[in-house]
Amino acid sequence: MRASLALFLASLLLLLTLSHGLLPSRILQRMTSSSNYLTNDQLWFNQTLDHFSPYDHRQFGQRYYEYLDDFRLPDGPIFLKICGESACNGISNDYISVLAKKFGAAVVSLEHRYYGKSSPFKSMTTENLKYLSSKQALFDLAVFQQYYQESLNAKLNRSNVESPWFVFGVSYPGALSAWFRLKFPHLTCGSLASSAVVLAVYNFTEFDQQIGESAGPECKAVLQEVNQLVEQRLSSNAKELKTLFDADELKIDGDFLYFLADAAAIAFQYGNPDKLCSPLIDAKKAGEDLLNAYATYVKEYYVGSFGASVQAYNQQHLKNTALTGDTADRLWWFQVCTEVAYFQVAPANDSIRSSKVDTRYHLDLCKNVFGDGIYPDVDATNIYYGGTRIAGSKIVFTNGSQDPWRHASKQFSSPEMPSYIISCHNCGHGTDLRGCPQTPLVPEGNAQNCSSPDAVHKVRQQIIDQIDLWLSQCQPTGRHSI
Ligand SMILES: *[C@@H]1O[C@H](CO)[C@@H](O)[C@H](O)[C@H]1NC(C)=O
Ligand SMILES: *[C@@H]1O[C@H](CO)[C@@H](O)[C@H](O)[C@H]1NC(C)=O
Ligand SMILES: *[C@@H]1O[C@H](CO)[C@@H](O)[C@H](O)[C@H]1NC(C)=O
Ligand SMILES: *[C@@H]1O[C@H](CO)[C@@H](O)[C@H](O)[C@H]1NC(C)=O
Ligand SMILES: *[C@@H]1O[C@H](CO)[C@@H](O)[C@H](O)[C@H]1NC(C)=O
Ligand SMILES: CC(=O)N[C@H]1CO[C@H](CO)[C@@H](O)[C@@H]1O
Repeated sequence: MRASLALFLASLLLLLTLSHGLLPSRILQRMTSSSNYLTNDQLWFNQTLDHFSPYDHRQFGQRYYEYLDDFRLPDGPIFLKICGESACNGISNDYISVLAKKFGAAVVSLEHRYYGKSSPFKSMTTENLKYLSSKQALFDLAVFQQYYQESLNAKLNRSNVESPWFVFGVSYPGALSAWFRLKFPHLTCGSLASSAVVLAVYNFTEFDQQIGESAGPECKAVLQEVNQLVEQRLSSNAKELKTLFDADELKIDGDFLYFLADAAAIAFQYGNPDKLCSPLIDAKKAGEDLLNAYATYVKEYYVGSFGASVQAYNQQHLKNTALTGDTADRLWWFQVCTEVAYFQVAPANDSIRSSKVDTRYHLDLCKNVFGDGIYPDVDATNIYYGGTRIAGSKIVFTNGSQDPWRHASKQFSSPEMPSYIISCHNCGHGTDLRGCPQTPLVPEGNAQNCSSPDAVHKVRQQIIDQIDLWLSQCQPTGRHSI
């Protein structure tokens, strides 16, 4: 990551990039200029460390951002854009900036506890991670909401005024957005839950199956052939194979196979399918070495342009408890290993990834990295939130047709919770807010380069209509009368 980070900073092209797709849902915003943010001026407030203890009153500094340029004084709405499993370096300039203008909204964003600069501890030991959970994070958002409303009121020289709030999030923050409306309905008029992974899944086989579907038969077949070659070479000459991928440091074969699997997944997740499929299909047609072709894609695209790091897949690295620039890898694995799993295991047959990326691999990782007794209680998570049977209201769910994560989202509508799918060749994770491709970031989430901009526009219009309706139902009396 260090080398590729330097590369990045030099190339002014990549505005927003996913970090090593351990969980290809993580987005790191490594910025080269501030123009891709609505703001990156950081503000701070004191947050409660443990919301569920009656006698622990410790606090930690939590970072947040506010953007008031479009705010319609004095009664405009406040959009809370939820940050997730990576450093939150500002409010990125995606489609939310268009929505803010349209609705005269203030936009505020709170960094997720433990990530970035919002860390309560200097050392990320398993013991110290015990306050890292979605439940604590939701409570953080609620406390922040109250704090921000009061400070805004003070700034505007008024008291007891409640602005209409609306929450937004993509991916894990999308789930938080839905869950926030579920758990704190009196604090927000509604929620946009974009590519929201609200269902904790233990054996997430649909992830790999979706990659096959998104790839289409021709590309899928080549990807499966690549995997066969990888498995053969791994048993005959592992060292040479890992060197070919510049991944010698991955001593555990499972880590290596997971790295290669993720490299393919992100092409579909983030709206760049042709970067992967075109060269592989060409190599196949030309009778060229498929391993070389895949290695080129992984090194030049996944690591080179995309910014993934091999180290992020190295369990030895994940065990490091020091607070560094890439602690997020360890932190997200902790959330995976305790709450949500989403183990991206190979399906029993017809898989694209190696069958060695299985349940055992994930459980061994959790134990090796965090210690005995650390494994995800997926059932408890789904009991707490309801999974896809979430009993919420005024939540819009959106999904991209090619996104492997969509099977952990709510893909059907129910009363007061419309669900929309955006279908197109490069529609992936968070297309409604990010446009195409989903990474690198296109300013204002421009949809022009989606293979069907119309599909995106239609869903955006639905989102606007829902926000409009739900905000109007929140006003003018404010939430106290509801
Ligand atoms: C947070 O707490 C610290 C220590 O008590 C205090 O110095 C600081 O002013 C507080 N910050 C805010 C924004 O309230
Ligand atoms: C705030 O409002 C009060 C009451 O209207 C007024 O007396 C005071 O001067 C105002 N303060 C500021 C800073 O505007
Ligand atoms: C997950 O898959 C493993 C291995 O196939 C199996 O033993 C286990 O029962 C599965 N667990 C669940 C909850 O589906
Ligand atoms: C995979 O398994 C399913 C049943 O679980 C079966 O219907 C399907 O034909 C199998 N596919 C292959 C390629 O074996
Ligand atoms: C769309 O893609 C074309 C060709 O790659 C590029 O020149 C253009 O800048 C892109 N437009 C947007 C809005 O991203
Ligand atoms: C409401 C809606 O559009 N639901 C769609 C979500 O995506 C699935 C496919 O995964 C469709 O079958 C649903 O119709």
